[in-house]
Amino acid sequence: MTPTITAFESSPDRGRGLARDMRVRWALEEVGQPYNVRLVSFAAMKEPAHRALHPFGQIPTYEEGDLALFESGAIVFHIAERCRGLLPEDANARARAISWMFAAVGTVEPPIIGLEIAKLGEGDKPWSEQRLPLVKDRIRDRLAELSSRLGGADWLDGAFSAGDLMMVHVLLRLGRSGLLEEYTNLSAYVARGQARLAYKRAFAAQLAVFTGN
Ligand code: GTB
Repeated sequence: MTPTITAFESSPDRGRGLARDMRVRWALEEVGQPYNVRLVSFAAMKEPAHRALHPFGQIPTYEEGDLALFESGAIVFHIAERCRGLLPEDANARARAISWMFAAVGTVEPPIIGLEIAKLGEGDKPWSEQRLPLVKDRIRDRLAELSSRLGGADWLDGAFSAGDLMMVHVLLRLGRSGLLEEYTNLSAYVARGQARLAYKRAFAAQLAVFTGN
């Protein structure tokens, strides 16, 4: 059965692939699973019909038969469990890849979102300028640790996995902050993720929503 995911009808990132449907698209492309996309407006996201799928009125969601899922990490995990290619066969390696998925959303993403909140949500506050260096240093701490663990490897733990997929997309949210570029191996790691054909297909698909092609 072809799953249906939801994405922004009009993404605030203007097709830069930063919204979280990108992770789900990428995972589906990696495993070669065709999918449908239902585009939703900000208003529609808050309507009961969408909230029945997503309690917080957000994207992405995932529907497959009578299964409805929300949370990008849970959706990517579901795809990775059902289809070969995103999680190792070996049980211990699989468990470690899942740890990296959680690390991406639970440990690395929160300080990155903190920077977006500091810039977009608190930028007009008198204390905003003073707080910004602290927020950036919190990210640097995490990036330094991640950089140290990755070292000279291509991926976080052996072959590319759903853990890398989630981590690369989280790191992409650093956008034009310049922080990622302070860590050469992490920049190369993200570039490796973006060079994957599945990433390119997913990126092109979400960009087409913005450009109307
Ligand atoms: N934890 C959830 C998950 O991982 O799925 C978070 C889902 C979430 O934050 N969804 C956002 C959303 O629906 C879109 S991705 N927001 C609408 C709302 O809450 O009303 C977050 C996002 C939005 C915009 C950009 N951007 O413009 O660069 C990047 C990421």
